[in-house]
Amino acid sequence: MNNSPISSSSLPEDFLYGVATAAYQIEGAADVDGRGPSVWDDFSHTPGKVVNNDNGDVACDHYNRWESDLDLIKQLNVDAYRFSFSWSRILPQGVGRINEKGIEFYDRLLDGCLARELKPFATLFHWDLPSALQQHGGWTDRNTASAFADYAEIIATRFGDRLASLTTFNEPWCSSILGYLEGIHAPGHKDLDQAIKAIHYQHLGHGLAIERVKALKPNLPLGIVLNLQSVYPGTESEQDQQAAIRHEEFNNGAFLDPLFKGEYPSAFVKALGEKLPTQWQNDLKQIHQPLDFWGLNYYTPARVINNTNTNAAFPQSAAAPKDPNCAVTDIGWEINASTFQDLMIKVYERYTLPPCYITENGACFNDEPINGEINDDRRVQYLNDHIQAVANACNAGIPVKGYFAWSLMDNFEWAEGYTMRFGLVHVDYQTHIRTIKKSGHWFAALAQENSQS
Ligand code: IFM
Repeated sequence: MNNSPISSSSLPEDFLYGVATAAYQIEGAADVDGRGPSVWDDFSHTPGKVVNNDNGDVACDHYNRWESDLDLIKQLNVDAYRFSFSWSRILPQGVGRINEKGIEFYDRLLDGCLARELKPFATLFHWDLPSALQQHGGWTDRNTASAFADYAEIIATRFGDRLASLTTFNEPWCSSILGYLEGIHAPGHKDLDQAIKAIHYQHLGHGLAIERVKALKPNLPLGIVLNLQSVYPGTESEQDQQAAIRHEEFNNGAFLDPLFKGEYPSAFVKALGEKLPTQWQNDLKQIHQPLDFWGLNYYTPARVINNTNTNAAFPQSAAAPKDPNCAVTDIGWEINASTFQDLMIKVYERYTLPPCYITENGACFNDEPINGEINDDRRVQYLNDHIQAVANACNAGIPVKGYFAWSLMDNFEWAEGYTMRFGLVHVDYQTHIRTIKKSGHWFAALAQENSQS
């Protein structure tokens, strides 16, 4: 990659800059004002599931500090704020009675965004499924898909006129694969049959919700956010190359194909089709909805080899051994911005897609304050190189409309608890004092340059 400093002039004129968060990761106030529990409350309160047994009970205390947090976002000179609604704050049981106190919180937040001329980019589901729905099987139950559409309708009715955009799911790969197959995210199950059903019913929930919201708010831009993998074979061997193709069909294709082509990849169907709900074919039309945009979240490439264990399920791939010389972030993820550029170009070659926002990109570096300053130069370099990759993709004709840094501030990093920091703003978890890091000042300067051009 070209490591020279990126300038806003390398990006399209109307390019949008933003910062992103998610409800469970920052809000706290888990038991306040009538919020119902979610699967992440249950999971994080189960000993041994999260590093240090951390949980989101208090998180960044954003529920109480939302106003100064919006001021902070404004200080970063960005155009937009991406956040998620907490389903169980709005509907404590997932369905039925609306919690007006929860509605009031998001009323305040949205009015606060608009008063500061920040465009609200909202997400309906960033993994915190109401526990009451998990008791009926969560995403393995078809009824959860219709409950999701009902919830979407409430959000559209109450908030739709104030939103700049609405996405259905954030990274449905994580809430199905990490949650129901690998067991490292809530609800913590390890069951391939459940994971395949969860993939399908999330897609169905998406399709039902898009149709419902479109009918109510035809001018509200609608989309979905995917964490696609940029996949490379670990070696040149034929077996590893085939494994990379299968890995991609499972991890990207099983999401992109139904959403954007109205079908599942044929190899996926051949290997795992019997695990899809009966008559899954009848849902494909509903799932395949026209979208105004989609969001791409990207952090690191996937390097895979053939899994020689003959009992391994499709896609029979495994992580390639790590190259000890390769640069990684503090969470151990390879840093390689050109793989981001490759992915943006490849996905538009393969699919007919609407315009894209980079809805998350960023890096975990656990720098702490020294004399009150956080000099996270490694994050500055990472962001610089990845935004340069976006500029290169735009120059190659890829319609990327904006870039959201993950994250506004350090927060509850799921199974890693509070040990992994992705923020542009440092959070002291004892005092909740926020301090803008060097990367935050750097990003603010880039965004400012854009608004002046
Ligand atoms: O913190 C997460 C976020 O919730 C979803 N995308 C990846 C981030 C970093 O792991």
